[in-house]
Amino acid sequence: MKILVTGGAGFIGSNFIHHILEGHPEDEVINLDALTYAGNLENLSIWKDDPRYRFVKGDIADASIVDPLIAEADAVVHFAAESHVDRSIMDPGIFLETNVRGTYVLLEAARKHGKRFHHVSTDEVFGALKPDDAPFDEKTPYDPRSPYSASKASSDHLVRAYHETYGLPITISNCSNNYGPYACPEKFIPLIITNISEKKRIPVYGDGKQVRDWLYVEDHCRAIDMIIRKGRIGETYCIGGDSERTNIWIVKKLLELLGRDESAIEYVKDRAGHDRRYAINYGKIEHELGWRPTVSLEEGLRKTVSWYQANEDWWKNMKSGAYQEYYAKQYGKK
Ligand code: NAD
Ligand code: TDX
Repeated sequence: MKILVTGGAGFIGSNFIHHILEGHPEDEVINLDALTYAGNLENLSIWKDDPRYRFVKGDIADASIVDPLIAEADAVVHFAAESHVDRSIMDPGIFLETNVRGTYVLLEAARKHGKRFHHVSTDEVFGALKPDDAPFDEKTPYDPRSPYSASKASSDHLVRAYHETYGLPITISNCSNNYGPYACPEKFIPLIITNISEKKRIPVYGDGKQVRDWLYVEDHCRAIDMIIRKGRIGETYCIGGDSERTNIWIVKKLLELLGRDESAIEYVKDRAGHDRRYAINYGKIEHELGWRPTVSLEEGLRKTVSWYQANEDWWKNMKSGAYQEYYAKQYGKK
């Protein structure tokens, strides 16, 4: 199978490309990525001379680039997006451009060429849970609350509409918070690990008691791999990590793993409209495809800490340049 992966130079996309090229010797990958601040080709340097891998720099919202690539691929796995909630609060426009219009351009080309389309989405489209609410599942009504989640919800609706209206062979997955190698240090877990290493403060929004469900990225990639090969066309699959924790629990665990005390913790102003809790019931994909998460949170955090310790040049590079401007705007100069 020749797979067009969009956003393959980002966190989950690059893990997915490693997963496919390592696990499926018969597959080929075309990686279409605009290389925004979040994209980094170093993530995939081991494949750069492999005949099964090709990189194309380009914007998913540019039909002249997208059309010929979709024409030659058997399937599209669509990761490319603006993915950070805090950035969407600062500047929503680019989220609409990439996440909504970019997805539309891809869907039009997929429709023209009749190609299989998998859309990678998020649990944030379902809104926020109260402490005793049942976890999200495929029947949970959409209730996005940030510009990011509203843009992802819009793209999910478009993908489903292309299936219902034009019969496009689609699947959608909505997963919880990913963590692991290659995550941009703007996201919570790599921000904490790298800030601890740099002896900087750890900014905890509000009371730190918000709950996220953490999914090790390799488990997520394996789920998408199963969906594109065995998933039922037109269906949505929710993917979770069985690892609900408060944010402050995560901070304290990482401090413990890195052998530091809690003096670096700083409670800062809460995120606007901060969703209190996410959790996922992954019963459907477990029942239909036999998928379940295999990496425990303790093990995944250990692996993630080791990866960031072994790849200091990588994250220092990600934290240079434009990142510093973003960091100062989001957290102040300290
Ligand atoms: P990321 O920000 O690390 O990577 C996004 C990639 O998309 C980057 O390589 C970037 O260069 C590329 N990109 C951005 N705009 C583009 C454009 N217009 N054209 C082409 N490429 C473009 O994101 P991620 O964390 O890897 O997330 C991947 C997908 O998974 C996203 O769709 C996101 O909404 C979804 N998701 C992420 C998480 C998570 O915890 N990170 C959880 C659920 C769902
Ligand atoms: O400095 C911080 N301090 C803090 O307390 C940051 C960056 C985050 N947080 C909190 C906010 C959230 O409750 O930590 C939690 C996790 O934050 P993020 O890493 O920004 O993730 P989240 O907002 O939950 O969204 C993530 O998961 C779903 C991804 O960024 C999305 O792309 C995905 O759809």
